[in-house]
Amino acid sequence: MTGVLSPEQVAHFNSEGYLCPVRAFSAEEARLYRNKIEDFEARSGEEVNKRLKIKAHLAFPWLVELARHPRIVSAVQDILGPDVLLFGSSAFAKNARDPRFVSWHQDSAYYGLNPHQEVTVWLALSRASTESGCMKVIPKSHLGPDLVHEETFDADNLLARGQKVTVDESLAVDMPLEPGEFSLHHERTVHGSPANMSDDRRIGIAFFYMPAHCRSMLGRRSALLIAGEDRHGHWDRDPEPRFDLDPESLAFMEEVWASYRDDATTKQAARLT
Ligand SMILES: O=C(O)CCC(=O)C(=O)O
Repeated sequence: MTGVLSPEQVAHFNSEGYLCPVRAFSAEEARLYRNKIEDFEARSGEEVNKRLKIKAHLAFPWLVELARHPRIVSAVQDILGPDVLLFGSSAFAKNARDPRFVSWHQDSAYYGLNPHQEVTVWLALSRASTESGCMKVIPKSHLGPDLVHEETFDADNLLARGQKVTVDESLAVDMPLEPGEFSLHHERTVHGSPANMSDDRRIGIAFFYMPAHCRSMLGRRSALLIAGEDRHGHWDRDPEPRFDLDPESLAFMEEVWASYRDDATTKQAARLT
């Protein structure tokens, strides 16, 4: 499948640094994926945000399937070209009436990629509205400077290090999504999201895609081939889960998450921007 995005939508992404909404699948299908997440939470007794971070797709084959969903991949290829790798994915859930938020930040400060060409797809599995704390972006910020982040470690911040930058919030644009829709943003686009003031959970999965020519500036890392070919060999292969909660891929996921939270790794990434 190609051409999910029109030339106008691609031009909007390139000039503004974001695009929204694009439909991946129906609200009914989104409900099935939400049920899988909530089933995992009920069985494990832990919130999906707790461990499904950075490489969430290593926990479940159905998350790999979602990362390779033809409409999502086609939209990403419309922006990045044919050869696409996925270096990460993260669950971002806020409960009903939840004060937790995501501070303004640029993903590029922590991803350690060169060139900065990563594109995030944020897929809504429940309604992400202004009321429920949908993502907001600062248009055109991907064309501006790399900003210095302050790490706050605020307990209500869904980002592991509570990193934040100061922005003129009057410039912000909301990215509301219905279940089954997704938004796209460039890794240098400043974004964040406020508390959930609604009576339902706001649940989304973020997938981090890059063209196969991107290099890791944080040493050898791994990624998943999503589409096309990897003619560059800059990345090792992620161990794909063979079944739900495959202990081998889960152990790898935990290792990567621990390293991301490690001060030395993230400081190194921040110095590189
Ligand atoms: O879920 C959110 O509100 C923020 C997600 C985010 O920061 C991202 O996808 O890069």
